[in-house]
Amino acid sequence: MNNIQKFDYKFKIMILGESRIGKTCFISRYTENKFSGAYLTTVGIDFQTKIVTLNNKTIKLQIWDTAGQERFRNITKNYFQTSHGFIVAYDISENESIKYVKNWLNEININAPKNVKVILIGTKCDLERKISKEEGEKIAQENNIKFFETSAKDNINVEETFESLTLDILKYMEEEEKIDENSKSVVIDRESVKEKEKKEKKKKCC
Ligand SMILES: Nc1nc2c(ncn2[C@@H]2O[C@H](COP(=O)(O)OP(=O)(O)OP(=O)(O)O)[C@@H](O)[C@H]2O)c(=O)[nH]1
Ligand SMILES: [Mg+2]
Repeated sequence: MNNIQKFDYKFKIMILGESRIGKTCFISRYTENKFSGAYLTTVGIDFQTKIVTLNNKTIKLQIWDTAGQERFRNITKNYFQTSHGFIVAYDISENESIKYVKNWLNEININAPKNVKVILIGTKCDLERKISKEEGEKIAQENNIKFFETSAKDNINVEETFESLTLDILKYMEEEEKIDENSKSVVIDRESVKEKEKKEKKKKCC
């Protein structure tokens, strides 16, 4: 049996944020439609995959789950360069993690390629909030990125977050390809003009 699945694109997405804010649960809800109330901290870095079809394109998503714990930060940074998109997360049910969002965005600016797509999420919106929606929206506006409040537990805006980010990456990739195609056709045209000129010259001399 042939198990090889074909896809048009492969995108790498990383999720970043402080420890315990629900990064692993967010990914598990998306890739396996599962939620666990137990907490098992992520050690280092891990990934899961999911194949999606958007705009008639089959896309393999490789979703990298990073450890929020400080001691793993150096390992995580090594993966920034090859990523296409980032989800930066904070927990709306506690006061602290939103304070670090700026640092995470800064890390992306420093370590990731230019033009990567970024989205901000506030997790655990099923719980009583400590952070207003406006606070998240303000950060998103200031940084020109999209924003969703989400819950892995109640499955709120999980699919929407991944779909929005994937579409942004896809749009960018397709535009880049068009630019490549255009520059190729310019080269081809120049070649054919040269050929024409040669033929004209030949005609003239005979
Ligand atoms: N109520 C509620 N609890 C959640 C939600 N998402 C995660 N949790 C709980 O929050 C705790 C931490 O979740 P994780 O997903 O392991 O957190 P993490 O950000 O991956 O943590 P690190 O791996 O240490 O960086 C767990 O006990 C989860 O069950 C949610 O949407 N709602
Ligand atoms: Mg984790």
